[in-house]
Amino acid sequence: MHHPISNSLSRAGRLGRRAALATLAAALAAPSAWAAPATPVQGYKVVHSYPHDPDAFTQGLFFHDGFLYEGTGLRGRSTIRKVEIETGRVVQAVELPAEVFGEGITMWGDRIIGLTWQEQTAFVLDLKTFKLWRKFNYPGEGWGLTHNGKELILSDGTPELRFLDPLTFKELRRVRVTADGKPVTELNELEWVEGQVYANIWQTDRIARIDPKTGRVVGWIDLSGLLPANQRTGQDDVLNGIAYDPAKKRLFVTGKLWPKLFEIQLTKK
Ligand SMILES: [Ca+2]
Repeated sequence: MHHPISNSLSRAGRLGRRAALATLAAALAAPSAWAAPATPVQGYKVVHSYPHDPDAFTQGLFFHDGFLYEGTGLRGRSTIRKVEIETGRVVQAVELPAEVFGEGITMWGDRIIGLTWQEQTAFVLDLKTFKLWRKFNYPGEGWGLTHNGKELILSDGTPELRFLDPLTFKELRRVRVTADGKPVTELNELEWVEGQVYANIWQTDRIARIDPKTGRVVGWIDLSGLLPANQRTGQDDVLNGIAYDPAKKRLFVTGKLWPKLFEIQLTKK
């Protein structure tokens, strides 16, 4: 990594002390010449650990009124379900058509909106009865879904986040997600947390904290070791699923086919 201080000091050895001071002064006077610090990384502490259906291929997760709502994937196994946090018990569920691959879900008013991976179809269900209210179409793939109180936010595995009108489902704008100036791909399950978009990066133990205005990743959360390797069953069982309870500031995470769901607190690394 470029390091202007050490460059200045080594040059200083050759040029003498006065020149060194001048070089440093010039560098300090021109902050734009300094390399930006790398994106900070946070760790985690497990607050609670709860059972999670190990057959749930988690693709979407949100918290509402004391329960978690979860969308699961795989063709023939895709569901949207309401889950009791403490026990992991499924208290209500609906199966999606066998030919679709369920993806991210979010809540809008008294509806649940659920994406599908490649079918370009979203299902809009009644939050209470889980009855299908309508469907809508969108171009491209659907991965993660959340909302910021005004717009739905959709990921599709590319560095772009789409912002959709929550009533007409029309695309309003997009933002390109970057970290240290480079595009971030594989943005998966999403959650709106205190003004930022949290995104699982597919096939990693990382969550990106994204500034929704600029798309810049302002921090990483490193969840390495959260589910020990001996409790993982294969390649597919990656971290996926973030839910936030804004009233109690609780952050829940799980993964595809994970036997556990965790409430975590973020820590300094
Ligand atoms: Ca979520």
